[in-house]
Amino acid sequence: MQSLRPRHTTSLNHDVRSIIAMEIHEHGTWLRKVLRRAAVPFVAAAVVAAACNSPLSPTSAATITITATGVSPNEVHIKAWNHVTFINNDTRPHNIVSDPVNEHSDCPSINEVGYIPAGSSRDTRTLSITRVCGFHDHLNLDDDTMRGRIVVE
Ligand SMILES: [Cu+2]
Repeated sequence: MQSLRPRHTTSLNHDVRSIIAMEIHEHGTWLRKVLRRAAVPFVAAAVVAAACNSPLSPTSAATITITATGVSPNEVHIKAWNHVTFINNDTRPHNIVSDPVNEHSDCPSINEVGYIPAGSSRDTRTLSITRVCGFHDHLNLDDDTMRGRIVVE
């Protein structure tokens, strides 16, 4: 059964393959084809489920990319109970938080993004209240290109 276990697998993948290996051992090769087919979508679904930290909104409703020239787009519209992903494609870190500039209190879900190292991405928490949520980069308060709005509808 060693051939069923490539070296670079997740522990989940490993567990799935161990179960398959046991089943094949018990029930013979006819089951191998069935379980191999079944395992592929199962593992794929598990990877997708693990990709987001918010169980209420597993897929991001919008993505905002940060580069040296600012946030793009600087306004997105989403339905309530979704979240937004920020990708930092700049070479320096950014700190995305809710307006107003010092309180960060309008839409606290945005503060979950916070500090994003260069090359990383972060999600807001679920935005559940319908309102306009302004955000800014607290590391670049004087740079208007680092401001934007999430309109929660
Ligand atoms: Cu601030």
